[in-house]
Amino acid sequence: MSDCIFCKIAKHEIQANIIYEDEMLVAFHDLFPQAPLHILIIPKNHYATLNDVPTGEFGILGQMMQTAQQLAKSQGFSEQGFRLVMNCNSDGGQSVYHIHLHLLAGRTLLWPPG
Ligand code: DGP
Repeated sequence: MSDCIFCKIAKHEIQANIIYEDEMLVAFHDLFPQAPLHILIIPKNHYATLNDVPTGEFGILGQMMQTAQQLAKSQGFSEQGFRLVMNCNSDGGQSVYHIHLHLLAGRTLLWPPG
């Protein structure tokens, strides 16, 4: 989508600290990190929210999870632990309407969330 900031990051039209990229997805450091490691993993295709992912395209979500697993390992957080979050719509706390998986690690994360 032309006015979507994460589409622009995926197309390298605006700068981001990209840590991983393949033909389907991009992973980059969050601009406002909430933990020592805070990476966002996004599909290159635009889906505004999780509600907008068609049943036949759920494979991308598995690829996002696999990338999160690999990045947690390569960044040294597999054993300590990490958290994956995908916010959906306003009550879920979503602020950027292009689906993204947050990978958070490097401190003890509280539960339940606020
Ligand atoms: P959410 O609230 O789940 O929609 O998370 C959106 C996240 O995106 C939030 O943690 C801040 C991050 N973010 C917003 N704009 C940018 C940007 O331009 N660059 C980067 N790297 N992160 C951004």
